[in-house]
Amino acid sequence: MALIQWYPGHISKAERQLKEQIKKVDVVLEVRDARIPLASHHPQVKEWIGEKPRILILNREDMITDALRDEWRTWFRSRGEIPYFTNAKDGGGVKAIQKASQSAGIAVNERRYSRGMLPRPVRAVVIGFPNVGKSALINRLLKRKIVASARKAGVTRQLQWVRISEEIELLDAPGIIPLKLENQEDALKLAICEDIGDAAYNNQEVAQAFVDLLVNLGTESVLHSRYGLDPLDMTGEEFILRLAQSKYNNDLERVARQILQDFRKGYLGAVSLEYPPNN
Ligand SMILES: Nc1nc2c(ncn2[C@@H]2O[C@H](COP(=O)(O)OP(=O)(O)OP(=O)(O)O)[C@@H](O)[C@H]2O)c(=O)[nH]1
Ligand SMILES: [Mg+2]
Repeated sequence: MALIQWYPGHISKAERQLKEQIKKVDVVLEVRDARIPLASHHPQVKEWIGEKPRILILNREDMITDALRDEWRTWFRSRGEIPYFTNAKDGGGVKAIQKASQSAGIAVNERRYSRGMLPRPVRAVVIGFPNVGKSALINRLLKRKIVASARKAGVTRQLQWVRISEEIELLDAPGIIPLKLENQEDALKLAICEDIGDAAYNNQEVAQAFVDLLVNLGTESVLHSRYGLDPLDMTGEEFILRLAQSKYNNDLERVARQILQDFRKGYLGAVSLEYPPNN
């Protein structure tokens, strides 16, 4: 498979600005994709935020099963982290984020007060990979559509402050990804979830690898149910070829796009690409 790399100019610029802005915020909301909580983690986040409070958000909770959500919760807790699960599309779990941000702000204002300063709204920045739902989450917190949010990586191109209430100000930032995607298995998952731009990969290769991945994870029955073809005893390449022959007029590209779109739109059901490691 061809190397998957994606680092458009607007991200490089945003990363520089974000590092500056983070110094001015009180709390960081780190949003990850619940289907790939590990692959959608940016390795430099810790270094950027230092000692500031961080709220870990696993968004797209509707795209994984409730059982898996509980497993992730247990796994993260065993590592001393509390994940907040949200559905930024319909607002599920968003109240808890608002509360958690506000409590972080109370501490800030207590400090200001003790130094004789006036209170101010808590400043929070929303960071994460592209397309994980950062802007959708902000719109949900605001209860109206104020920042652009759409089904594509790289929608937010500039940093933008918005005031949520008297208590909270939020900074929407473009999705940030590492300059180099060192781990190509993670890069593949990002491509499947559309958390990187489609200029970075070949649809057919990614769709084949997606089929192989589901077979490896033991969840390939979702493909069997939707397309009437069991991928269990064949490679992803064969699966796409056979499907193209039987239903898509030999159009491999169309099959590849169809499979990826069906997954991304949730038509395959709640399908995760990652499970908590058992250590
Ligand atoms: N099913 C589902 N869809 C979601 C959820 N959150 C966001 N979306 C959808 O995912 C798409 C991407 O959301 P955005 O808010 O634009 O993502 P972003 O992280 O701001 O993306 P960039 O600005 O490109 O970095 C939109 O079509 C949202 O409606 C969720 O929890 N569940
Ligand atoms: Mg955005």
